[in-house]
Amino acid sequence: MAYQEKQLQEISRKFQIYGEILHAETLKIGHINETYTATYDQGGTRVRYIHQKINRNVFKNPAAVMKNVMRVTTHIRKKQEARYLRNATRRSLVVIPTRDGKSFYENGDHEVWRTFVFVEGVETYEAVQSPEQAFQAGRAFGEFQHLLVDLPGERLFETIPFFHHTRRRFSALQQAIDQDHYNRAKDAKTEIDFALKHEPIVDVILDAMAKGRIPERVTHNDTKFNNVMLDVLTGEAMCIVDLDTVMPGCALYDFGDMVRTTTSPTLEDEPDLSKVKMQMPMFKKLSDGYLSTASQFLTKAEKSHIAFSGKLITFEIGVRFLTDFLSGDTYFRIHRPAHNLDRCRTQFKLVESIERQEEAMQRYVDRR
Ligand code: GN1
Ligand code: MG
Repeated sequence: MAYQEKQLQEISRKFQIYGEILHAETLKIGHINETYTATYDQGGTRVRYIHQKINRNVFKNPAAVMKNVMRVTTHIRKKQEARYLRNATRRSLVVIPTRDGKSFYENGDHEVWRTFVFVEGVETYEAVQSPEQAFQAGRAFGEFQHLLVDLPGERLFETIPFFHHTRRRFSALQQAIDQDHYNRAKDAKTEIDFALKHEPIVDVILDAMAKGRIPERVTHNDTKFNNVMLDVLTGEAMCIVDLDTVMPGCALYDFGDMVRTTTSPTLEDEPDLSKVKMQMPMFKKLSDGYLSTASQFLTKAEKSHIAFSGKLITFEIGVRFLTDFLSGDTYFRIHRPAHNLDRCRTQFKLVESIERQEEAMQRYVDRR
């Protein structure tokens, strides 16, 4: 703890923050990066910032990540400033530059740090509390995609290549099963069977994209519900965070991950599987919200895969958790033994629940 504090003192001096750090706390959100909320005294007022250490195991080219983040946040802010009169620094992340004008700081240990304005008066949830929250998440991510439709300049850098390439994710699982380095396949028989049986869904979107039926877009790629900050007073979605995987992708991957994280009342690692289910009222509001901002640019082919995408992405993330479990938990941070297996089970239970309701879900979207 003391080490962290000392380290944060050092980090804090590298950024253009005009104040002194008072204290900092770990923010326990996310499985990848290390995040701290730091409070500063600035001219007698307390001001907060986010300091974050980028996981270099996952993000091999942090400079390119930050270049993407700068392009995306600058573009969004410019458009939002024209649209809304107030709250510009609550509606899009603001990167605080280093004292020498860079978007990140790399220390002697090759750690890469960046700093954001802390958005006050918002809250995030791991699980959705009401259909209205699902609507807000859908609307916000649809707006996010819409704001980036006209991002100028070259194609964004692929910060994690083949991130939602479901065929490659499936092959990685097959390989982990074959190798079974940790002799854990025996503990995951049911889940392995479930995954292998679902191979037919793996190529559906990839094929449609390869044939040009579904376009590539700038997408967020990690549209977990806890990446939407909701205003504490009004409940309005204010700010989308976690921009490290904003890159070329498919709009449906974003929608699918929203289905995964907003339609079940449970956490991602809920051990009591009887509680895990796709709730239709949540899906209705989620898709209403999403289409209120996204239907203006989505094609027919995209819209016709809306329900399917929920199943596919929930399956994909389940496959990733299972792969990590079999490979010794090297990717997702875990907090208990077999945590990744629990996470996988929850995802697969949700896939089953979506399967039972998939037609009704798609019918609801088609009626618009
Ligand atoms: C990771 O870091 P976090 O928790 O936002 C992962 C996502 C997964 C998610 C599952 C870069 O997101 O792809 O869907 O865990 N991010 C990366 O909870 O792999
Ligand atoms: Mg993330």
